Amino acid sequence: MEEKKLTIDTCFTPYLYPVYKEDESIVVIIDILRATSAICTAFENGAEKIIPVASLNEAIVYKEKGYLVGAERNGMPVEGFDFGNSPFHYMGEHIKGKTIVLTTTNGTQAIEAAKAAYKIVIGSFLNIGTLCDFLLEENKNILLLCSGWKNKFNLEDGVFAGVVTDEIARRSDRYKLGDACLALKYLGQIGKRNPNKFLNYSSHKERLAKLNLKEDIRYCLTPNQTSVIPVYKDGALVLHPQKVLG
Ligand code: 3SL
Repeated sequence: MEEKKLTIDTCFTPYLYPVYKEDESIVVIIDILRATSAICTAFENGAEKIIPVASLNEAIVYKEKGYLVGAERNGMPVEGFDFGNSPFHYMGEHIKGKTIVLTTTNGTQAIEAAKAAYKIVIGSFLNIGTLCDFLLEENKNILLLCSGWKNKFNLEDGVFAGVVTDEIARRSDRYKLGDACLALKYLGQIGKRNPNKFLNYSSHKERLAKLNLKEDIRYCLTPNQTSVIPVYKDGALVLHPQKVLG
């Protein structure tokens, strides 16, 4: 009898999550531009914990209690908070050992949508190598959850999901690819040759470029600048224990 395969699939937006969710999948939250890149950067710079919240009202409550809070809406930092959503805001000594609260237009909404999942981890080009090693070691079904933009598909999240799928499929024949992953695998193979160029004309790259955030884009599309696996536990993101010890 043929052995039952594990599955890997991609959900294009948080809105579709209820359709794709499964009891025992590892959910990888993807918001390449820029939330999941900022989160990986914060942990690489020594952040202890990140509490993702969906609404500005929740963020205000934390701010009033004295927490450091990052807040972004429509690509811009929200007035009255400590940081926006640029990965460059999460580099340096001021991040070390800190608990940071974060709310963003899409990335933290995706975390909120999936928060009851068996396991949630954060994916970005910055930690892609470590992430693929981790997913293969875990030996579980995988759901790549793209944050998109206000529940519409974003090309950069799709390219990343394709590159992860391609890598997992290349290294292991244990996984059955869902149709979204079958399509994105080819997109990833083309896109990864020059992600910055491939994303020309894509909506969110254009949005951020208009806000003079080209350096953010370049940084977020550069693979393997961190080796962290942020994992969601009891309402907050923390470093995966293996990575704390390792
Ligand atoms: O929506 C989000 O979570 C953000 O990453 C969007 S932005 O890149 O900060 O505009």
